[in-house]
Amino acid sequence: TPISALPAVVGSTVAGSTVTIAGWVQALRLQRAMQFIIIRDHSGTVQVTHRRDGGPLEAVLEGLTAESAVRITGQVKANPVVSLGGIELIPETVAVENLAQAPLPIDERTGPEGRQDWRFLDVRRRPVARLVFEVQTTVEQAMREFAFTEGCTEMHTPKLMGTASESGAEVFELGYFGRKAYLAQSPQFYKQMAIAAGVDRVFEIGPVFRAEPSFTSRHTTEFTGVDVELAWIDSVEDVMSFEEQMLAHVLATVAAAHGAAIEEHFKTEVTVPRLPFPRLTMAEALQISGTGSADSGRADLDHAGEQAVGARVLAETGHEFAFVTEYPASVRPFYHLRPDGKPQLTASFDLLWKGLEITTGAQREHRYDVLLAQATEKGLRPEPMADYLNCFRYGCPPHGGFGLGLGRLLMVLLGLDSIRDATFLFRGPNRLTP
Ligand code: AMO
Repeated sequence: TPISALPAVVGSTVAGSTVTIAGWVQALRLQRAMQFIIIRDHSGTVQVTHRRDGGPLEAVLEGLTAESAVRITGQVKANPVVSLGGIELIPETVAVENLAQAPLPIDERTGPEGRQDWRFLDVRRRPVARLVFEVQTTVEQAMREFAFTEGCTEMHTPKLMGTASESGAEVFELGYFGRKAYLAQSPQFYKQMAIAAGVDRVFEIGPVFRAEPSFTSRHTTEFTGVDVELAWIDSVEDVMSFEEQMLAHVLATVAAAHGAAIEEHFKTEVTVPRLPFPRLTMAEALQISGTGSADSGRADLDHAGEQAVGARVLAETGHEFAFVTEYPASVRPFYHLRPDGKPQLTASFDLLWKGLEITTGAQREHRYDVLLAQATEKGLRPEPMADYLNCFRYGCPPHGGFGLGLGRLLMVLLGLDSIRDATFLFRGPNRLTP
């Protein structure tokens, strides 16, 4: 008999036939005449019912503890009294694969830190926590599907770097055979290098490290980044168009695969967004948020500003997504292209979903001299990034791309309060374990 999903196996089995199930002890009710054991696997729960007879099976069941891993062979019986699907299993053999120690280190009253400490038990005991990773799998698969249809090649760029990438701030430093190395805070330089290598459309899903001492519900020090870089674009509009189509495909795929489960467990509906997504300039966004002006030095949107913009766009267009474009050069990295005649702006965007930034993207400056001047203007020395800059000295095509935070996307998609719940093992300034 195959071992698989509990309700599926037991429920589809003709009463009277024998099956083997495998799972964890969710609950034990050891009564005077009867022993009831609820077994859970990822798909649900099933009741195992044993009438005491003084035999060896009774002793085995009596010794069970919550969360023990067991394999039980028995006869399926229809029993309308059983609340779990009107079926039960009458055990014949019980193999205790791993007896759980008692008591368990966590229970229903355990707070968020304790649940992080015992994350494997936390996830195992709450099937809804597992659903997050199933949805994540579908999201990544749909992204790949879309990217491949669009001619992307999946690349894996190094996460160990000899010099700090991008700004140099927020990088983790580590020892490397007597020298210093850094953990990549983005595949930015390498995905552009792949463009210079003639990989016309680059796609990468990989780890991103940020040494940010941020304690918000939206920040982690290690997250999964989805990066895209496209060569031969006409403008940054090509990048935004790629991303909105990708997200529409992702959400359609997620809705089909998990829409009902997401609605049931997370009380939120997955809707496929209309295309194109609304676009507004940073100047317009700042008017809405009231948090600065496009010409002032502090022309960036903080989180409250993003929420205000998201709310306004939703009210005016009914759309949950908003591209904010034309960020001032002062708040953007040196490699963002500055539009002709607008040197104080960049051909860049952030994508907000329900008021949360999930993406940054831009057309890149591909002209060596201009790029060098912009780096110098930002106070960066060219020597440490000579390998990157060399890409622009020997025929680099115009290109642009974006980076999307997978945890942020899942957070919004499932209406989670914290990125911790979208991450299997969270990493923050105060958390390096388990
Ligand atoms: P940026 O730094 O905006 O851009 O990062 C891209 C996206 O990554 C997510 N993100 C984070 N998620 C969780 N915790 C964090 N600490 C965190 N920081 C960022 C966000 C963000 O939008 N190289 C550019 C992208 C590009 O231009 O292609 C970059 O890294 O969702």
